[in-house]
Amino acid sequence: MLRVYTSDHSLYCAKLRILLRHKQIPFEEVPPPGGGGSKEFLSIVPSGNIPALVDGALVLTDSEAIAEYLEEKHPDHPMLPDTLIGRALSRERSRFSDTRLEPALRLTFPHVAPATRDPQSITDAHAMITKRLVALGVMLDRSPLPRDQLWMGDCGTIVTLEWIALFEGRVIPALDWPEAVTTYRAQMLEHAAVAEEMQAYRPEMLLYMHEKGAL
Ligand SMILES: N[C@@H](CCC(=O)N[C@@H](CS)C(=O)NCC(=O)O)C(=O)O
Repeated sequence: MLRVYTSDHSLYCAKLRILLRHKQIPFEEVPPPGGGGSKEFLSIVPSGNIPALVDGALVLTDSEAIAEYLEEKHPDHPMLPDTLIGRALSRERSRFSDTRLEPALRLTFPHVAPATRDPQSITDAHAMITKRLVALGVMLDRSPLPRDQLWMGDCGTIVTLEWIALFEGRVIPALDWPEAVTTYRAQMLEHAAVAEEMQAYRPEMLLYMHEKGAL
């Protein structure tokens, strides 16, 4: 059986679990032995990256590399469209989420706890998140990708949007959500794999906020 090393509130682990759920691939989930940066974990997963997949002799990191591998290995319940342009657009959505939207959210991470929050950093993060949400809205409006199917590019995007929504009013000020993004969020949450993952994952998100004193 596939083994996946995960940590409790990791956004990228939730992203991967959505794909595993949608594809109905059995997997065992284990915490990194000795902790994330431990010698023991690094001896198995040299990059120390979480999530990490172990499939027989293969050790693979980066949620997107893992997703592409699983898509090829388990073509049932495909998560890439059957057209060249569709696949390119799904991959663009993944990369936008991993390299633009999530890094904007990540700017807030050192400032989640109110006790150590720097107001200017929050203002900057809010501006960057807003910029990324506006761009996502335009991209969604232009995208021909149907929403009644879950694509690889949706997995990280929806988890990141759920974190942004949780932070709104608690870590960052209110956001002006583009209508296209609000609609997309609602549509993604209707997919069974997303709904089931969010039901399991949201308590971890809330626990993180409690531990930071942000709820
Ligand atoms: N691009 C990576 C990012 C994953 C990531 O940032 N993982 C964090 C946990 S959410 C991590 O591994 N932190 C420990 C480290 O970087 O050593 C992916 O898609 O897997």
